[in-house]
Amino acid sequence: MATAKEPPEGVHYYESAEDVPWEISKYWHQRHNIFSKYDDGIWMTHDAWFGVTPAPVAKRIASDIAAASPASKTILVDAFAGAGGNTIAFALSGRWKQIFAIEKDPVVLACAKHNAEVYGVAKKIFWICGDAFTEIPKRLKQVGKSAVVFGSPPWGGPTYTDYEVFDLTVMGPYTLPFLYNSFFAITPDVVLYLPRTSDLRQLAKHAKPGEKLKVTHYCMHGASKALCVYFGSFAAT
Ligand code: MGP
Repeated sequence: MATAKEPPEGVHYYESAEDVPWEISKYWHQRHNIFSKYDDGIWMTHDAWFGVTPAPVAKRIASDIAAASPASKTILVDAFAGAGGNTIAFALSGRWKQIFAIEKDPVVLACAKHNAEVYGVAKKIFWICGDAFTEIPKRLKQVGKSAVVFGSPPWGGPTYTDYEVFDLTVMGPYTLPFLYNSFFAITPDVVLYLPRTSDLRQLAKHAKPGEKLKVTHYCMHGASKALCVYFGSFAAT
């Protein structure tokens, strides 16, 4: 059952398979795995379907980050909130004093806010419409030491699967070195959600001498959906 609120232009709520564009249909068929409350009127834009984190994966990431973060970390920044899959899971975890969700596309941000309302957590989140690389230094420089930055960036579309090993130095529009350097200027405690085929040697280059970075594959039905790399105080020596 769709909610009564009128979605903005560019937002779709598909109730039946005939209405779904073919390139999205594989994701739409997984809709209840992606959002358990899809039938309550979840909003998506066309492109948001390709990058949204499925709820069971988002929940596990949120609980792993919550468990591994030192108590001094009270702020969670979701740098690329998209339609809200991860942000909602962070809010539902109840671990964070403050959650900042940044998204540069206002229509996608409207989806994230609306979807967080569906899950009853919208008011627990501070929503920012803007570019993460401008907004994080502007608003969070002072509180960086209390913050964990989570980033689920665009990977350049679904064609990431064309490569056996995915080159993170050409990932578009933001490369791994660019993401690493930008977020590390604020806090070393950064978690990135990346293709399951990511080149691990490129990730390892960002480890400090003697440090071991943690990489976790997040699976559904026995197969990896994606991996997270954990930097900073999440790393082991
Ligand atoms: P997928 O490989 O496009 O499809 O995405 P599918 O059907 O979910 O997986 P498959 O194993 O059955 O083929 C796999 C997962 O990667 C999705 O669930 C998303 O969480 C994530 N993902 C995919 N893309 C293209 C992106 C992206 O550009 N950015 C981010 N952050 N995540 C993505």
